[in-house]
Amino acid sequence: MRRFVRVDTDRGSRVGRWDGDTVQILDHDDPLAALRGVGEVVATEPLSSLRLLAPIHAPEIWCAGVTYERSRDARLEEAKTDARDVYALVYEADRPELFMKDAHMLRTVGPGGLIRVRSDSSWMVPEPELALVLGAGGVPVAVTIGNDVSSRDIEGANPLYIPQAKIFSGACAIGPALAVPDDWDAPFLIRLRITDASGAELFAGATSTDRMKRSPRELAEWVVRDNPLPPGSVLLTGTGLVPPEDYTLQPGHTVEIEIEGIGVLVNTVAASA
Ligand code: DO4
Ligand code: MG
Repeated sequence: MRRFVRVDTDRGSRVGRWDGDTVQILDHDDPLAALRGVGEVVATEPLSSLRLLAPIHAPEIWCAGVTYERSRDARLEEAKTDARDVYALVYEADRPELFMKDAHMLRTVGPGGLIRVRSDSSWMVPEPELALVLGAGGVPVAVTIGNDVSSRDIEGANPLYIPQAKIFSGACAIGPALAVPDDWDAPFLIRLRITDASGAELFAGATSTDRMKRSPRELAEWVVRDNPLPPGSVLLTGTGLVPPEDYTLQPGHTVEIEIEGIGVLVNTVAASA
């Protein structure tokens, strides 16, 4: 897979081609152009010496929900109202659940950035998701890792509260790289690991995108239906990993999401902004 990162340099942010332990830094900061092969290499640096930025400044970030059986079951468990049927229905329906998570990167951080809990929630989780980067017309041009940080108690109180459960400062992380799959139909293995401030493991789990009810391409087609998405927007494709019910994210916890071929996205949790 070809992989691209965005890095901080003394001339500002730049796109780089990530290959093994090194990054070839290009002469511009336009990830969509880099994906098309545009750019001259101006320097080669060890990856470990660079500060990685979010791999794209996404104009919009959208999410699909209830795309895995595990997510459907988790929604049914947390739901406190008679409206819990909506989750079982949307899992089976043609039309997927889609919601806007962020615009202009106001609530989204990159690798190493702080994700946050809400001040009015007592039950929060990371959601590790394969994310698609969409080009003109909603065509997927790359993949990355997304973390759809969510409040389970606010979502469970009433499905109409989902925007509040999902959209807040520090609610999303993307990165570390944009990767161009050699085979767009091949599944991705997704691993989640959460540790506390002392490094003790609180949860670890794994799933694969071949457990998704819908294909990533199908989700991309739905999100641009009658909806003009700016190129470079990102679509998270839903979570198939849910920590146990007694777990909640707390300041000081660290969330590591690995997707083979893309990298590891690591973010520490902070209190609400
Ligand atoms: O219906 C709530 C959203 C679920 C979600 O974000 C997911 O399945 O990933
Ligand atoms: Mg999600």
